[in-house]
Amino acid sequence: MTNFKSSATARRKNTLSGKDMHIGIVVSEWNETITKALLKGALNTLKKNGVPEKNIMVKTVPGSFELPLGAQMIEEKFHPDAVICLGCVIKGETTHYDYICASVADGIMQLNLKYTKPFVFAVLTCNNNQQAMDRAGGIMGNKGEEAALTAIAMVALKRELAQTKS
Ligand code: DLZ
Repeated sequence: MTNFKSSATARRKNTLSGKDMHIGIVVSEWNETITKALLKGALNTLKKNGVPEKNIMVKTVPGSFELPLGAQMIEEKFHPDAVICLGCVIKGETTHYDYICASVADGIMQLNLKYTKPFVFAVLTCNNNQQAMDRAGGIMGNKGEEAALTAIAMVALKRELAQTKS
């Protein structure tokens, strides 16, 4: 079930074609049940929106903290049009959660600006496992699906602007 909070995202659904796009996906192995569900959602949505399977590259990293470096490695080796970063951080008893969330969000944002390319932040930052399940195919939808639509939309925007005279 998809529960889009953003009407813009809902409008974009099935309106853009990803048929000539190359998309990298980097996925964290921590909280694997959740990240596998996010990956499934992202892959289904990319395919549904025309991205050929052969144009999708998936690599895993040990934890969310490694997502920015994994994404940069994919970028430097394969130069895809966008990289989707999938992870799930669940709050524990210490402040480790805060450090991971802040580092990953900042690392991924830096990649966007360094390469002028979409590196999509699809890392669930949850208080507990239920919140994560709700967002990985549960009552709050699947954030992997939304990430795939964001990637396609941002690649399309970049291409549109490249063709626009300033
Ligand atoms: C160490 C750690 C902890 C406590 N929790 C999570 C988590 O909830 N989600 C996640 O993706 N990764 C976690 N990690 C692993 C770190 O992301 C990282 O892999 C290690 O600190 C090694 O750099």
